[in-house]
Amino acid sequence: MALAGAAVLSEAAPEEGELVLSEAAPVEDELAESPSSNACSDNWTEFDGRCFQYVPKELSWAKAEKNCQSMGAHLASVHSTAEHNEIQKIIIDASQKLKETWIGGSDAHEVGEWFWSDGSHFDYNDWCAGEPSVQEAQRCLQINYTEDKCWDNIECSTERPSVCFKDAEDFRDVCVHACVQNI
Ligand SMILES: [Ca+2]
Repeated sequence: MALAGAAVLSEAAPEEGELVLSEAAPVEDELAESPSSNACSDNWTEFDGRCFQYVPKELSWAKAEKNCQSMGAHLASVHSTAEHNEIQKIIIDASQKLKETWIGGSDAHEVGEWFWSDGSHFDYNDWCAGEPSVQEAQRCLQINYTEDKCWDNIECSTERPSVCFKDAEDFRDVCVHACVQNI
């Protein structure tokens, strides 16, 4: 990074009054400040190319999903045990607890037909024994239920903290300068 900055400066070799140097300097500053090991931006944690954020504010499932969407994200979908473990770690790191928390699962369209709000395949689950309950009223998926910290379906109007996610590459599209190290 320092070399690149030096090259810009030496190549510029501007005559007095030229604007190249003064334009180059802020870019160099931005690079120095950008995170080096996280493909996500601040407040998001990267795992396997995906960026997760714990939202402590307790919201209904729909409001939690809309809150994620306002950040270009969705409630988290989960596709492996490793990913599930990482989400629980993010919750503990942020809140020092493992409270019941919304992720993006719902069978709101048809009882028993579970899907993720991001449209990905529902190919992994960690339902507690006896869950999901076959009840018209319980259409949304919370994690960290009971001592087993497994999955449960409950009423979507229940207010819970939540976990949002977006793909790391979505950050690359929007932060041309600040995330240039990750391109
Ligand atoms: Ca249930």
